[in-house]
Amino acid sequence: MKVSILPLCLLAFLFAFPGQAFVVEANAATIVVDTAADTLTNGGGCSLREAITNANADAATIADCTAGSGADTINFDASLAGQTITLSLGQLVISSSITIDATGVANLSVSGNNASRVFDITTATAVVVMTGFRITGGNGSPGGGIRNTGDLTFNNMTVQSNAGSGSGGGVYTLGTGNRLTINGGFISANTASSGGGIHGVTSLVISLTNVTVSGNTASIDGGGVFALGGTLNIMGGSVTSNTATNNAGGGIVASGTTLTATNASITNNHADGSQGRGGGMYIDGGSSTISNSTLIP
Ligand SMILES: [Ca+2]
Repeated sequence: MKVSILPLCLLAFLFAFPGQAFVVEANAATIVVDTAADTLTNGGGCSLREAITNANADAATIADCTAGSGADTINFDASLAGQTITLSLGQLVISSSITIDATGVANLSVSGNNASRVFDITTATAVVVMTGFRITGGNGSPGGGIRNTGDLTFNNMTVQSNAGSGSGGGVYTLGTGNRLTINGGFISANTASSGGGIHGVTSLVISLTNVTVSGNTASIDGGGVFALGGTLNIMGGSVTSNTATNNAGGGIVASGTTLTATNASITNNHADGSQGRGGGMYIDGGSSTISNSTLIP
């Protein structure tokens, strides 16, 4: 009997790399934004909106920017240091895994111009990392600065002076599993009805490590952070000078949440009005473990 060796080779390959034999890994692209203008047309350089468009599409939809390919990284030209990308075409929609990294480009801001949310991460499977810039002037509900349906990590980000009429003035995050990880940086001076700085909903994990959550305001509850269900881990950092103007939890509301706070400073928060309770923290069900922390309403 004559046996062809080719099928045997293929079989051996499939055993060696089960499930991967026919997967071609896309090589992620690096796309460099070189203009602060908010455009979505060819000509005039690569805008942040155009870079995100190409990254989402894994294509060169806008020829000004490098084509996207897989989990892309967006960087910024050094000339954008100190500049503000002011959105004029509405929020920036992220529907794929993207890293936006402004390392080395100091004091870069992206502003919703008090007219739109700044970022909307719309895909549960999207892994998004943002590093080293400021999200400001966002206006949306839920989520004034950013609404996150994906797996979002902030590194040394500033989320400042965003607003929403509903939940999550700075950040609104939802979903299951690890949804919001914040390392360093500031969540400051954002306003909403619930969760002035951050609002997280249901079975997700929010981890704040060495983050300053300060000067945020909720017109109802959760001035700094409102966690509804899920897990809230606060490691180091501070939650300070946040206000719930007419209900509970000036600093933090944890409602049915597994809360841990370690080496954290939770000070000078206020829950005001006739319904005011829980200046520093308002804990409603769930479980809480607070260690080596300063908790002063
Ligand atoms: Ca992509």
